[in-house]
Amino acid sequence: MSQAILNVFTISHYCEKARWAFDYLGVPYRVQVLAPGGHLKLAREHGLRRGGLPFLLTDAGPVQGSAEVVTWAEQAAPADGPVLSTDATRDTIADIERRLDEVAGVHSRRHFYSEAILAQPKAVRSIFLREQPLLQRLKLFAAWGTICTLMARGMDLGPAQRKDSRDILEREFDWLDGLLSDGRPYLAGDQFSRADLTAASLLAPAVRPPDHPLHGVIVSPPLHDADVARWAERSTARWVCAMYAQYRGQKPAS
Ligand SMILES: N[C@@H](CCC(=O)N[C@@H](CS)C(=O)NCC(=O)O)C(=O)O
Repeated sequence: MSQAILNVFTISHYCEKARWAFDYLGVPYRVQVLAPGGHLKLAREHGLRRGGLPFLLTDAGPVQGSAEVVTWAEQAAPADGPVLSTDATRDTIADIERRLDEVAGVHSRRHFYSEAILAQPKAVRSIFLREQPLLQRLKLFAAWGTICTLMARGMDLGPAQRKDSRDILEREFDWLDGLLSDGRPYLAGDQFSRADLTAASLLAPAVRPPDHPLHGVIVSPPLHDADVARWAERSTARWVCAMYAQYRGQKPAS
């Protein structure tokens, strides 16, 4: 079988979730960094109706969505290597992961972009420009204003939406602080699992763990910065940093 190709946006925390799973499980793969717009074209070429990243290209066809990609990686992982779920914890993990995918992931992204796309679009652009060939970079420069408009519409960005997402994130921090309050090291079961990996990667924009591959690359705008500083006191934020330090380590950003 040829190596699976994982299509990503460098900045995307859902893509970081998928990359972390591949790296942790020791499954060989190739990363392909896409530009906005290019991702829709490639998705269509492979018969996908939506462009959402991450999507994986395999010999058996495309696999789209971070949860589906992690499941594919689990199935492809060496039998004697690390695991990200067990039969005993699978259902609990699935419930936690679904909530994180649908709530924390969506709102940590809207909380960041609601300010960043409006206040510092060039800083966001510089992350999308990374690893792009010259022609693609020129296209991105030319289309950036339109891309920002589409992002603002697609993710429903704005100052009121930023506050709304901040409040929702507060509630998700409360939920996770509650789970961790009994002193458990992991969200489900007695070993690191995809529930932990999902929580840490999808909350990373709101925590900025020092061991994140993009730490220091993504610049927080001021209101975002203040929220991140306030949340840093939470047990969940400290736990996210610990998960990154222990299970991710510094990986070169692409
Ligand atoms: N629930 C999906 C969310 C994926 C998602 O929203 N991806 C964003 C990047 S963070 C994306 O590709 N947006 C562009 C698009 O949907 O066309 C997952 O877990 O993969």
